[in-house]
Amino acid sequence: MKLILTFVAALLCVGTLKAENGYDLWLRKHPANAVTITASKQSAVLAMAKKELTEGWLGKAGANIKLIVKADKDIKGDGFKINGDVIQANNDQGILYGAFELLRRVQMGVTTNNVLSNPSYDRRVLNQWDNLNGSMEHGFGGNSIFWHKGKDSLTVTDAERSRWRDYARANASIGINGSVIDNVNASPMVLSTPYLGKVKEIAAAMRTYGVKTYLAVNFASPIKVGGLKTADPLDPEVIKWWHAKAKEIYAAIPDFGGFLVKANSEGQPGPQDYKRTHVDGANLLADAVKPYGGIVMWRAFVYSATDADRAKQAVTEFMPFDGKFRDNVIIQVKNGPVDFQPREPFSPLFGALKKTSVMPEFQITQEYLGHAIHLVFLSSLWEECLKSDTYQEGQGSTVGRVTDGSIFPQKYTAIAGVANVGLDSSWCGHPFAAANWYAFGRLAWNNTITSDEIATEWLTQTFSPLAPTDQSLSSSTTDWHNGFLLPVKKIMLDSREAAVNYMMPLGLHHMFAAYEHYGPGPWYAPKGVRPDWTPPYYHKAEAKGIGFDRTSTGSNAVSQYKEPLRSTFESVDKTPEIYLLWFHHVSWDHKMKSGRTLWEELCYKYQTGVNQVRDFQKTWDNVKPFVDSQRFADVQTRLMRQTRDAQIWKDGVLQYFQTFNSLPLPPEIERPITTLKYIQSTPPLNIK
Ligand code: GCW
Repeated sequence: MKLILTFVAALLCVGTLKAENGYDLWLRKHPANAVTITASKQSAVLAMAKKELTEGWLGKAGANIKLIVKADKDIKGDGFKINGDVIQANNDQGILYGAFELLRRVQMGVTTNNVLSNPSYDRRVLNQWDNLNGSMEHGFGGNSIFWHKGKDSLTVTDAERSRWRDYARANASIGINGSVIDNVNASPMVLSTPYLGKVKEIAAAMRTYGVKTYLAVNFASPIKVGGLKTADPLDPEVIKWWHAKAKEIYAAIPDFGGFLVKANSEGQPGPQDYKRTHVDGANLLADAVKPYGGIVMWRAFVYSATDADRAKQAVTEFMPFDGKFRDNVIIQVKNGPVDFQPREPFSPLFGALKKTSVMPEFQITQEYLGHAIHLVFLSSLWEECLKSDTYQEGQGSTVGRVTDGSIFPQKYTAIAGVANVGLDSSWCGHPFAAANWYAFGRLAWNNTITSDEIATEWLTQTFSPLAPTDQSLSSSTTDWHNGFLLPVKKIMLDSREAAVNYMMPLGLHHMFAAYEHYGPGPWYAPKGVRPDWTPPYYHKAEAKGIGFDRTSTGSNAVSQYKEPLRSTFESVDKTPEIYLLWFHHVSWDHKMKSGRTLWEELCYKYQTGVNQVRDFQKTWDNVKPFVDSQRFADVQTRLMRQTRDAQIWKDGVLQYFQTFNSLPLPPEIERPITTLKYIQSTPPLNIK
């Protein structure tokens, strides 16, 4: 009987499931109920809040919602209160965020009474790695929405303006209030007067939803754009040039957010080219934007081809400068000490810089997590980082709390996410990649909410039946919950660990094929390439064992962590096994907690990863009745590729390690279906 009912309910659903291309993201249009909105004042941003409520209201028909801008001691920054049909905030922006929250709560069926919501970070910023020629660095959702090549590269069309507004709206709906609209590998040209004209247009469109514009700038701009002989940060002409440039920018864009800088890293110019320091460079720019309230986000992603362990270099370079940066400089630190890997321990800079503002940088675009092919919900990765205890100011000094102002007073707090947004009709390529954009915004607003909550919200808004007021659908709500929401949420919540399992379990890292960073390439080490750009530098596999010794007998990177972490990571027995090969070089027959040897455990992890993705396929096939055909088929096809490529990871890495240890695969592990030779000889793009 239950089966039949489910089937009938499913049919009812199917009747309403029109094809969706994903453009509307988690803001899908649905028939709204009548509502009246009154506001305590008028403004452009408040007009947007009214529009959203009018067009999206699913609450009681005829409700009267009041928007009140009035200071309240409990409300901080862009925060808000919701009480029944009243939204109150300190500023217009807070009302807009409150409006989106009210709509979300009504759609989710959760209380709208006594809600107080304050953002964890003041600046919640996307970093677009968009090049001025329209290409994207590691973007998998199409070309740039901001830039393109050609004679008309600086003319702006209405279609573009409208896309920028839609982008800003999506951001505002999850609390994101800033966007750096060009790549950190920055072209100096963005600061030329013609390009600034276009930046002004983009800023105008994004301002509609309170999203501030920021620019990534090239440190050599005074030479390349200004025609000066030097970019030495202490040179008076250079100082004058940056101050004049800031003045020019703020004259055009009075609410301009500030600069993001990648300096002396991976070939980018910087103050060290002139024997100056990060402090000299950052403070120069900070002084230039200070009169206008601008900030400088200065990246700590630095490492050079020295003998020093790459994982240690950011701490070595930045700790001597603690307390020397201006108060409008924020050091932007990637979650892990190496580079956005599927799993890394947190960067030891968090909490260590005590007199300097620090902001976390996460990567939303899946450079190292399967591009737009693999379904990987990154919220779990970021949640793991934000909740990691640094112990820097005693127990409970989590990465979240040492960066959000709870522990260290920071004039500005901020968080950045490297965006996955492009010109694709679905914005991000994979339909589930939008969940990562969503999750970043939600965690930037509240760095303690769980991935489970975020997944529930995103799935409900992205996939639930579009006409909840339609009586014929109400009988199917339970079926939707049990038949779709729960199983698909499980896929999302398991997906990051699955990716770790089939790519780099037990603390392995950076074993990717070069450049693409998609398929396996643990063997890649051509002569003449910098060792720290080759995977063997990181895994150190040899006949006896595998792993990077970062204890006191090795690089001593453990010394950069505060006790009790230092001794935990120093000890092979105490180190959590998820980080084992990050911190230790151990023998293939090292005994694991499971009783298996390390080699067996590795095999088992890779197999588990492949099995997990196979299960994702089955689960997805089962939810077919609940998803429109377009998105269903899209996800189904991508899962097929993900499974094949998970298998290639397992076959490639395990057979490669066997060339060192000559050990057999344990009996229960599936045999390879692809030879190592084939995987090694096929360029990663073909494997894709
Ligand atoms: O992960 C690496 C990427 C580079 C990127 C760099 C960075 C923008 O492979 O493409 O450059 O990080 O974060 O600066």
